[in-house]
Amino acid sequence: MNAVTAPLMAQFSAPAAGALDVERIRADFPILFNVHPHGKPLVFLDNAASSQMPQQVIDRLVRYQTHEHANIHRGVHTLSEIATDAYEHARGQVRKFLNAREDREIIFTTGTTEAINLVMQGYGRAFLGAGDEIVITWMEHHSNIVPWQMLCEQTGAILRVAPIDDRGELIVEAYQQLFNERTRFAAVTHVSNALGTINPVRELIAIAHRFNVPILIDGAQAVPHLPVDVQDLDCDFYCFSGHKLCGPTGSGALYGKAALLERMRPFKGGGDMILSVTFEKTTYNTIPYKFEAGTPPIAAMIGLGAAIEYVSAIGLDRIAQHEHELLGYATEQLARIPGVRIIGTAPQKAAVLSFYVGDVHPHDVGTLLNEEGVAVRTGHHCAQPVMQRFKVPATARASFAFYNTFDEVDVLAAAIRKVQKLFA
Ligand code: 7TS
Repeated sequence: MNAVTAPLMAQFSAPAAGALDVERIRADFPILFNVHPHGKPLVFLDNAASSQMPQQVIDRLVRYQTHEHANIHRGVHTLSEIATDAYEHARGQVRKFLNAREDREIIFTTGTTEAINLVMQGYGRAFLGAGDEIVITWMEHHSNIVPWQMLCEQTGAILRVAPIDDRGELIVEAYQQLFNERTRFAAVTHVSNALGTINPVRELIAIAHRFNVPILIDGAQAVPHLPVDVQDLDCDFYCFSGHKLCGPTGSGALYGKAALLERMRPFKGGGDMILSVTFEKTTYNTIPYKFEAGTPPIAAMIGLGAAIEYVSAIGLDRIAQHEHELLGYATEQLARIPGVRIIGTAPQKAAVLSFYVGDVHPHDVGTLLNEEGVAVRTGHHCAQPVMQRFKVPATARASFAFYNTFDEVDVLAAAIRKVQKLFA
């Protein structure tokens, strides 16, 4: 155990009985039983990269493809109407999930990366210029860094990066000091994918607004683990990926305040995003369609709606509680193993445990854990500045979902001990 993990351990001396019936929930996820890496039961702890899909979502996709598929917003024929209704129903499900005011504030995107690029192009390129400043933080995923760097290259804007401390917490005072009369945009992750830190986004949003700065929250690692209410947060933009929320790849959404979306430029040009086209002048469609050029991944968005229905029926509060207990137990178990260093020890964390096992390279840790059936991600997690901040080339990362169990944490801990023995 090191000093920084001690307070966490005190909180989690025994695993409390979760309110979730995890065994029943697990039965919904066929992949958890269909795959046996190296002949072992699968212990899937790579949920931050992508989570698994329950049968209910798989069934919804099958029903769509077997009974409902046609292109949307285009035909008067029955199938096109059914598909359009299903797609727009999914938009309503996302609106309700985020508690946005109106369906038109929800833009379907292929995920978080596309949503951030949409805002960079649609807002950033329209309204930022040379010398304007953008505030981000040191703990962002590359997809909330690189688009802003590209915008700076294109416009002459300047990127300002708020520091994090040794526990992986944002230094809010330093973040606030970056804001000034030149600040024109801010973008912050809700939950760090490499550290697990939950940012105090309500406070960060309020700071940005004191300077009249619109702010985007990257919710990729938040929506699978915490209830989110965009009206309550008062953020200007919020985005997430469906595939981290038990939904299909290629699904996701951007929430934006209607007044901002209306002022923004379209992201991509093409079909469906126009009202009329002549060679002299094209007028764009109303929001959200202005931002949804071309045929979208219709099935994926309908699957996302089903995934939202699934996790909402379980309840994000109960999910958060179970994962909180799981993370606490895992932190305690790993901190007991001499030589294990946990990277990211903020008091407020969600579902992510990044660690280092003595001198063993994380890639070797990941490979050997896989031999025990344990799937973790190793590498820089698309957050290289975080690795630089903690002076490590990479970490091994266990990331949890509501279908993970305390027994699986024990398998992880035993597998890590085995790695250590092998390298002793
Ligand atoms: N933002 C955060 C905080 C993320 O964790 C990720 C993906 C993204 C944005 C990008 O999401 P995408 O769906 O558009 O790719 N994070 C990870 C991860 O931690 N391991 O694999 C992908």
